[in-house]
Amino acid sequence: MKRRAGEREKELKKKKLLEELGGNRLPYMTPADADFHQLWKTKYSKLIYRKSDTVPDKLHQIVQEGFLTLQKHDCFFQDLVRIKGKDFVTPVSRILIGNPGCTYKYLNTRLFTVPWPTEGYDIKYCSPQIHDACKALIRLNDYLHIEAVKALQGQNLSETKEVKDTAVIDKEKNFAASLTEKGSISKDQSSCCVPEDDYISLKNRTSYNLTLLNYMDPLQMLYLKQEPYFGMGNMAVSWHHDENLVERSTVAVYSYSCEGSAMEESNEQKLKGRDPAVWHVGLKVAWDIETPGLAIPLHQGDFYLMLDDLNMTHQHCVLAGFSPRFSSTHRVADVEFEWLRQFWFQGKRYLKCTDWWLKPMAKLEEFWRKMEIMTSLVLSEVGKEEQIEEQRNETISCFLLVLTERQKLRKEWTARCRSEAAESLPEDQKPECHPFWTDDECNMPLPFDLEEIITNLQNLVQWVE
Ligand code: A4F
Repeated sequence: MKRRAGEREKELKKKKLLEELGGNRLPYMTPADADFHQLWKTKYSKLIYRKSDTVPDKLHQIVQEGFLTLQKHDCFFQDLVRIKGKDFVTPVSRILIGNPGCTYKYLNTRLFTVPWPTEGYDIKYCSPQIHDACKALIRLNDYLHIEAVKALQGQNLSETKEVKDTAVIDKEKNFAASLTEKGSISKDQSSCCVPEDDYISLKNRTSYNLTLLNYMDPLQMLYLKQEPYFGMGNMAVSWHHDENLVERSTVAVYSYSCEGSAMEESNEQKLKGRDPAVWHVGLKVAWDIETPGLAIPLHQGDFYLMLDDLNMTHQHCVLAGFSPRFSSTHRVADVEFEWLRQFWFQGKRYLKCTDWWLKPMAKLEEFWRKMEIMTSLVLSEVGKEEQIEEQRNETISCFLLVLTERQKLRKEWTARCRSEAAESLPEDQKPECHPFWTDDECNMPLPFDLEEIITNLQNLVQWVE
């Protein structure tokens, strides 16, 4: 409830600001502006940007090949997200790759990782090329982890100036380190006196457990939103904070826009503002109209890091260029629940890459079935009049809370599965409302629709009171 009120307040503020702006736009800067670096240094210092030539060629090659492979195998999907109670299909197509068993929830939609090759796990991929693509992304992950550690140390944001020991940075990071002399954090650099807590904190906040890959071809889009505050042009993704991340963790973004070799910067560049042909990341200080915004151009193979609390204090958006573009956005995702319905809501998309999730989902469903049985047993117990009245009343009240929440979620998911946006998806991507059953399926102990049970329980407590 509190969250909803907060969201409403934000919406009103946003609306008021846009009304006040009228046709006017707030100022923003690009590298072509004289004060760009000053603004960056003072208001956006936790944004780190690296040009593609700082990244090893071999890494570019395997990662870019990986993107194309995943696209060729139709592994990218537009998500069916829910914003303020409404359902939308995202313009950007996505796939989540990461540690086996990890998930990431954004805009009320939980994505499940296609696992990258991990020691101790036997992961079957639908093709050896998909395996190679996932392997390339874990290499990129290792590389970006090291870059983030270096950047935090450089900014004194690690709360330590140096890292305790190479071994702890991670054994598996050898490949990334071997790709670049600069990439390795050598034992010589290690310190004898780094507090353990600082080291753990630094590691936790840069050890990405997954990457959310994005793909969009602007030419395939019928319509793209216009950036509303600064007039930055076409947006692929609106202003937002990334959600559900470990507090103060770094987000690392590798960008691969498929610019043709002869791609020219647009002539309009002579005019003011960002080049509409080039992809950019837009940044602004949240709820601040004094500080100019920033638009950073992203060419093929560039990457950037959002360090520490930048994702909380600032918002970012993705500004579309003219060419198709992939990105790999590495994150430290928080652990959460609510998996079964979310998984089936995404249809059979995961089977495109791997069958890995079928086993954990089957196990989860087994537990869920047991929970249904337990629910029905509790219900028949509270129906009996053997207990002390007060105790029985308390049990029913507690149970009502649980059942009401369950019923609310079931209704919400049924509506999401039947929404217009869901109907617009191709047949093989249509959401599956699961678990779902009808009253004549007698192997279930309770009905799917809990309305009647809830009303009966409510009457019982009211009657007792
Ligand atoms: O405008 C959008 O970016 C958008 C369009 C759409 N059909 C569905 C969702 C969004 C969207 C969004 C998408 C991905 C993402 O990672 C963050 C996003 O943040 C948003 C959004 C914030 C739409 C509105 C908004 O305020």
